[in-house]
Amino acid sequence: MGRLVEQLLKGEPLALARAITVVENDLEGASAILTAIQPHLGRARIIGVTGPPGVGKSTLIDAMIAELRSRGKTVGLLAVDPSSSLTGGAILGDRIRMASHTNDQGVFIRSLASRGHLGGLFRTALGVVQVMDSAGPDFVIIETVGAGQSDMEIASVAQTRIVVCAPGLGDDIQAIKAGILEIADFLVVNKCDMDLAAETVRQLQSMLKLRDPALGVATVLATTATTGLGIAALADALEAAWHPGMARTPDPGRRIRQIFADTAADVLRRHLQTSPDPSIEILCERVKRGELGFEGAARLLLKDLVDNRDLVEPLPFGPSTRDPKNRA
Ligand SMILES: Nc1nc2c(ncn2[C@@H]2O[C@H](COP(=O)(O)OP(=O)(O)OP(=O)(O)O)[C@@H](O)[C@H]2O)c(=O)[nH]1
Ligand SMILES: [Mg+2]
Repeated sequence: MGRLVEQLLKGEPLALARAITVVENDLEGASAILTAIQPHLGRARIIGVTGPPGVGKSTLIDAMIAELRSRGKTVGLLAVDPSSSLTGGAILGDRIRMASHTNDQGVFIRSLASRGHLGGLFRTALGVVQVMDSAGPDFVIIETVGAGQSDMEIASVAQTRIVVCAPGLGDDIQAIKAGILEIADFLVVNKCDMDLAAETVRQLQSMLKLRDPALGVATVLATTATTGLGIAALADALEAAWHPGMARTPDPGRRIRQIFADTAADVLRRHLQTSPDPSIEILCERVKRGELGFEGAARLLLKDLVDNRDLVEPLPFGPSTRDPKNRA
């Protein structure tokens, strides 16, 4: 595993592909990889692109990648489809469209569908993004479809969030109002070769006036992904929005805590489902009889685990004695 991580950190494409497969499928070694790369994260600028189906996200990203490549930047792309249970239409389409980059060593593309992700799509996407980041591209772009909860979560992994929509918002305006507007740093009106584009730009600008100023400034941009119109301006805006302080965001403490929380929940879930421990049966029995709620039972169980402190090694306050540097 050490060698795989070493090659991954050098940005070798085969190692990157392998490491993603291990993390995506939670194969043996997944947590060792994630642990080993933590000190090496924050190399890439992470950009989330979301928006309703069919607005041209993939086409826009394709054009953005071409633009960034022409500026000498390297890019990783993760296409996440929380809605599909199979690697179906949308992502297959992405693969075909993105084919223009297949011979380019400076572009690495993967897709992720929701099927079979035991730890949840968010955790999987976060892990895969980290693996990509550790390989050292200048940008990691995450595409998610729709406007649901999982998109919002996945967007939270990104440092810069782009929400794409098409002219004549129609029903999409509901989705946009329902919170996605809050997360956007850039609102891109794509398909500006179509009617109503200018009106939609104005509509979004006035909606943004209602946005809580604490959320920072969001910019509305207009693009036609199919012809490349507005793409250079978008790339400029992305570069200008960058400041060095973002290099370690989302803040590593929160990130590690999030993975820790998700992993702990997974470990506990597996334990509860398979352990022969009779006290688990007893708690289930008490829930069944109506003496305890699920939450109460969970809290009792946790208290039991925490009180049994032998499970946890004491924390070495001060310099770690496990670090060979600090050993006598
Ligand atoms: N007229 C016009 N069509 C566009 C533009 N950008 C994308 N399209 C077309 O819109 C359709 C959908 O584009 P995609 O890039 O697949 O859209 P998407 O948002 O990634 O779609 P999903 O991933 O399925 O949600 C395709 O037929 C594109 O060719 C544009 O700027 N103008
Ligand atoms: Mg797409």
